Amino acid sequence: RPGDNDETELLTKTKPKTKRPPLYKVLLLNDDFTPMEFVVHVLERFFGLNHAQAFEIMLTVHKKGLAVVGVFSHEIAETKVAQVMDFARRHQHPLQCTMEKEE
Ligand code: TYC
Repeated sequence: RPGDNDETELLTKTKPKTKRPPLYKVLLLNDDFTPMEFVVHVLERFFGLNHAQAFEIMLTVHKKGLAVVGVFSHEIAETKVAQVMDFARRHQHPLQCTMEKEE
């Protein structure tokens, strides 16, 4: 580089380590009992999806067994999972929601 002397070139070059925190996928799991409308309501209420988006994801879970409903920081993902699990329990539905570290 212009203006640099040879001494500068001998210094160890360290990679600037800007390690951002890992993200977590929040997954919704299918079951045979939770009503479809309840799942749609959960997706609207806790994940801010509009009705069409919520219905689409609900159908994906119903057909494929599970789907990613969002990707969040660890703390936000934990909160979403807890909110969904608590809401399902209070309504006596077996709906399951989990989180998984994103690769
Ligand atoms: N399989 C459920 C039914 O037929 C609907 C359902 C969809 C349940 C998504 C859970 O995460 C779920 N009533």
